[in-house]
Amino acid sequence: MRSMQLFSFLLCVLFLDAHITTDNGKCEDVSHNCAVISCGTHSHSGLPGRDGRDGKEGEKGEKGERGAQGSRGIQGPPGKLGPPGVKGERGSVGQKGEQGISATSEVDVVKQQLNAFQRELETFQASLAKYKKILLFHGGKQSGDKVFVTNGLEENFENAQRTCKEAGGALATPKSAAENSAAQEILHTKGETVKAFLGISDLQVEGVFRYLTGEKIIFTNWNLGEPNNSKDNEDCVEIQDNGKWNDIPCNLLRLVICEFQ
Ligand code: GN1
Ligand code: CA
Ligand code: CA
Repeated sequence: MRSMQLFSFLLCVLFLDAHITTDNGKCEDVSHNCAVISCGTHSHSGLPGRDGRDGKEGEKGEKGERGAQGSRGIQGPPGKLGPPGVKGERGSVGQKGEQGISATSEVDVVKQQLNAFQRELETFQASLAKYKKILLFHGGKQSGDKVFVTNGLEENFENAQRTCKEAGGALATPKSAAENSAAQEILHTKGETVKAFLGISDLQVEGVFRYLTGEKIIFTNWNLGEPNNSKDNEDCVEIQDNGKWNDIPCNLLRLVICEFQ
């Protein structure tokens, strides 16, 4: 046996690539492992050989057991609105209400309201009549519901218009012969040749005279040959002591006569 090992060793050293057949018939490659004689018994042999090369990859293993349950996930978005529920049962009958007002009583209530309103109207009319009397006391002249009164001052058209408006009235605007006469009477209380502005102009469209409200005039009392828009600069209207009208420049000063109704 010893001679066999020696032989193997020599073979290994000499050829560096050989196979040795051991006692048990198995063979080992000694080509890369010359320092170790693997074949045969090792009872009297040298150092152990190096590890062999990795073997081929084994076959795929069997499927493992099911893992433990994972932790709870975050809450998902709200779901869609469900279908409407079925109609509920009819409720029980409610308590009896208070007795209503009879048709006759309702008429009585309206009658009472109407009477109260009428009394208020009478009070208002009484106070209006009182103020009209005050205006007449101060030289005012009445025609129908309208009262003309002057502040005794002369102003240009624009200021005269504002003065009357601020007093709660309007620049004198006679719309009938009677009203024109009432305005004329005011002039007479102030002198022989006094003239006053009327609430009429053709400032918007030359030759088309309108009231300050914008409406076209419905009554006129022009002097002969008027309105003539003299010097192409007459857009306002004056009433003269004879009651006749003449168009004049708006920047002239004329008596302020206001009307209240
Ligand atoms: C006056 O002064 P005279 O003749 O230029 C009057 C006109 C009249 C005109 C009638 C400021 O103009 O409005 O149409 O007489 N001018 C003024 O003849 O009163
Ligand atoms: Ca004019
Ligand atoms: Ca004129």
